[in-house]
Amino acid sequence: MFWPWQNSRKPTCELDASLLTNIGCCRDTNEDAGQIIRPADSRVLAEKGMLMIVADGMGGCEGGEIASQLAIQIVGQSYYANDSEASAALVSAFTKANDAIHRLSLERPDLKGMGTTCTALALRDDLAWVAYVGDTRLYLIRNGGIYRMVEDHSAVMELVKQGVVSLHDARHHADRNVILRALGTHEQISVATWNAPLPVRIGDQFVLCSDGLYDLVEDEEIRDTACTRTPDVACSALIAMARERGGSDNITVGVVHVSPLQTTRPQVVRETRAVEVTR
Ligand SMILES: [Mn+2]
Repeated sequence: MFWPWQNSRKPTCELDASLLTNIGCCRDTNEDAGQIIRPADSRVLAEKGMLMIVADGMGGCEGGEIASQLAIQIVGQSYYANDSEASAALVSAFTKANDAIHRLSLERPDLKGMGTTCTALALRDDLAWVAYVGDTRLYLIRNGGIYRMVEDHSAVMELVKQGVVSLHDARHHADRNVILRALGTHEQISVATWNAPLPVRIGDQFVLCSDGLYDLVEDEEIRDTACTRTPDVACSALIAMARERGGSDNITVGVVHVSPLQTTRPQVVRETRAVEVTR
């Protein structure tokens, strides 16, 4: 993929990140999971950057919850334990998560068929990497525009690609939440990534969210909310919007602002709020 804004100046940036997950208004459990990982060790932070992960699990009994929790834990641990470059480290981490979830689903009859979407964003210096499986979305907000940076692995998106359904109609299609790829449902997994890291600019914002948000909140509303608020306030506001509109599914949203460096430190990750922060 070619990014039109490549070759821009190198920013010296500060990352302000927040993530929230909410059960919504209709479900008994929260099968979504998410976390921001900011290594306390400055050397690890400099080498591997920060990681934001969102997973949306599915499966009977506690299967969905277990699958999404396993995904965010294993992806986080494996990414930081791997010395490969970021994209390869993410793919390897997703593969390990797939193996673990799939193995457990075979061992425990009550967890048979469990699986989860997963999208992970790694940010280091002036570059971003992503890996994803399923329909958990990453958006980039830049210069007043909002761009979907991943392709939903969903049945309806296949119909859009074939020209059978328009992108507009896909939004309300009955099968919009039928996903074609998930971590854990099969022995093998194909992990999607970008062909090259994305050069990040000061002023950029990233939004990572489950379908519980984007099914009920339009892309432009996500943009306007993220642009005018700090990440922690934006996360709360977006969850409140989805809940006001019925909150039919679990809702998870993470927001990262790339702002000019305020201090003399080379790169700072400031977490205003996160569901879970490790390392
Ligand atoms: Mn969902």
